[in-house]
Amino acid sequence: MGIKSISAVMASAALAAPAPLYAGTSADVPAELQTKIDEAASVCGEMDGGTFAMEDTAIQRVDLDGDGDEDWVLNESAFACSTAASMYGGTGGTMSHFLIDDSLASMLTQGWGMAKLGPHTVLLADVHGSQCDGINPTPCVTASVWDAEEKVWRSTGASWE
Ligand SMILES: [Ca+2]
Repeated sequence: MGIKSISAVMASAALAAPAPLYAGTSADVPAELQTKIDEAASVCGEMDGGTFAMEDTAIQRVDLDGDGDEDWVLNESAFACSTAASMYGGTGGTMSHFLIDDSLASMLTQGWGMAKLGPHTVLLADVHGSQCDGINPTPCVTASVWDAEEKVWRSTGASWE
């Protein structure tokens, strides 16, 4: 499925420009993430015929839920469009897409990482200060844990007293 969708994008790109849209996409990228890549490339192409590029760091294999199997992450921070420097980001950061089995969830972050807390595998994200009732420079992070039964990320604000 990855190979098929890549060739479809390449074919449509060939109409506008002979150069390949992007390099470094492996054929085994899950369809859910390939769709996000294709959408980003399409939006770039519509922006004055921009050329889309993606660094290898865009796709990461990480065990997000702590079950021992590597899951998938797609970071739009590693996307670039030749005709629009800030197309994939803003002051809030860039979108990262987290895929566990066939459950895709996305978050706007300025960076993210994983931590272990007791039995939990925790996704930490640096987010816009407005999410902490502040402004952009206000330090603000969020922590999320995967609920394998309900197939959703769980997070809350702290109950500080
Ligand atoms: Ca996993």
